[in-house]
Amino acid sequence: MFCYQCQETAGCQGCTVSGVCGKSPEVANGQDLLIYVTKGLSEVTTALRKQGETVLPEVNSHITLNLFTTITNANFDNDVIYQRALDTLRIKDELLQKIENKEGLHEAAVWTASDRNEMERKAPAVGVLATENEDVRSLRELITYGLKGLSAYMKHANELGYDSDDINAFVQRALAATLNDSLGADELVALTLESGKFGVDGMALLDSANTGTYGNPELTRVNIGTGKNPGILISGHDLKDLELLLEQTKGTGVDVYTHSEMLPAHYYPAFKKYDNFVGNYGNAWWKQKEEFESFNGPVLMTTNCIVPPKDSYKSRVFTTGASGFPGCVHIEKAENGKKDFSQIIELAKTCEPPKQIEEGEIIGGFAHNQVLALADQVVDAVKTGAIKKFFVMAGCDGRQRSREYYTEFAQAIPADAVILTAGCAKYKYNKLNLGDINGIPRVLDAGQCNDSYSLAVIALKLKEVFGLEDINDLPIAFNIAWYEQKAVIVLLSLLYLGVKNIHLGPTLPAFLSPNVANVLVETFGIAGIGTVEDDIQLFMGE
Ligand code: FSO
Ligand code: SF4
Repeated sequence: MFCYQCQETAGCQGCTVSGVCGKSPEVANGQDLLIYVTKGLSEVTTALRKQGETVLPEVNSHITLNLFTTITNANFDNDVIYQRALDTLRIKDELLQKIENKEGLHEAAVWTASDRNEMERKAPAVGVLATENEDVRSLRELITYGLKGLSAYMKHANELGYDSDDINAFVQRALAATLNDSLGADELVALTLESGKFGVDGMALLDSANTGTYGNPELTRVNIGTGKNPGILISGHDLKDLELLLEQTKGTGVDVYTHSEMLPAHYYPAFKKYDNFVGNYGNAWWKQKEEFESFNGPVLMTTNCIVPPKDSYKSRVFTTGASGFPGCVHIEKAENGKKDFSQIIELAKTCEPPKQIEEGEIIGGFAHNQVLALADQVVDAVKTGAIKKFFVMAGCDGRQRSREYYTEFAQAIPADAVILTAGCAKYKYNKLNLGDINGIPRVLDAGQCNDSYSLAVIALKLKEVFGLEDINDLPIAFNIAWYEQKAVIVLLSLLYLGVKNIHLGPTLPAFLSPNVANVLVETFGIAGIGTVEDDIQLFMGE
């Protein structure tokens, strides 16, 4: 196996024996094969569009779900992965018949298999290292990982009835382009930036889906203690799954708690009507081994990030959507679009209530609508000098000790600076009680990683209010933490919006070759992180 798609990759180079995430070589090969056949299908659908044909929404959604399935920590179930690959080949073989001119199609578009054995034999030859030139490989992977992140956001939007043919067509065109040996570094760099444009569109679509369905996030105090009833813990990002779970647990005596990236669900008005939606339990994804244990009740993983569960609680872990783990019950969507969570609820009733591990509350809900409602206050604070700087510290949390940098950085920023955050990175500083500036909290949490879109909207609004030409003239610094591929599309989106001098940590991606890293440094001023002291000085000078 060879995988270097996430920040925790072995030795900052690549996982070759097994994944730091727990991915086995067999699953890594299965995912490589799934990506390969998905790229083949995408070349076929792209050719069909050129012929003027329409690609069905089911095919679009099959492609985005395939990509989502291979995101770090999403799905460890090789039976599911190979079945999806086989289904992909069936769809592709059928569509291939309609292609008028098959000459010049890549092998991925014409290759097929009839069973898992054949696919398993093929898999080792189609991974990341199949591209020999390290710069081309780096750009192809950068694009592919961005598209994985974008696909995850598209799937969430799809669940709420929102879709975009333009975005789907781009995802497929770009996937197909990563197979094209005639594209050199310049064309791939251009495609990388175009991915950022569609990243913005995808996040905007999901923002409309979420706010159109559940209302605009608003300032909310979220309880982090526990109640006396048994509970179900829901993690991941899918708000539709949460809605279905809340509907089904209503009046059952079972409480619902969020974990990690599901915390921002509390900020939406639509979920506030559920009395049994009592709070957030624990921290970011990587703490789940301890926190799922002490929670005592069932856990529903709606997306990434699964840490291979310990036997002591594995029977309480359920998956749905793109997520999966062998031996954990997977809840499928029925024909009518509903999911039946009754077995989770019945199990919860037999469990002890969660063990309390913290108490108090955290404040959030500062997505674009809420911040813009406070715009006068924020603008005044900037004009009077009460707020001197904004630090965008969006992104991810992770298990490496080096990430303590972000806690220390948050503590070290001057008292007249405000942190804008989104994603699970916030758990490094959202319980520090950093206070407020004239009533404006010093940590403004917009929501999930995709709500980084809100931070961009806020920055663009401030640019307009202050009559600036360039977003980089604002007193905003970007110190972003990344872990997996959704953070890649967020980064590409920020670059597309013209944001310069983003600092990315705790390490730069292993998949950036020295030359590709140089392009990012020279064109966009991307940099890594240093010591807290040096970085604070650097940022305050910028
Ligand atoms: Fe991932 Fe990062 Fe959103 Fe966290 S981008 S790691 S669990 O912020 O979540 O999906
Ligand atoms: Fe390694 Fe990350 Fe790939 Fe898992 S996803 S195998 S940890 S690089």
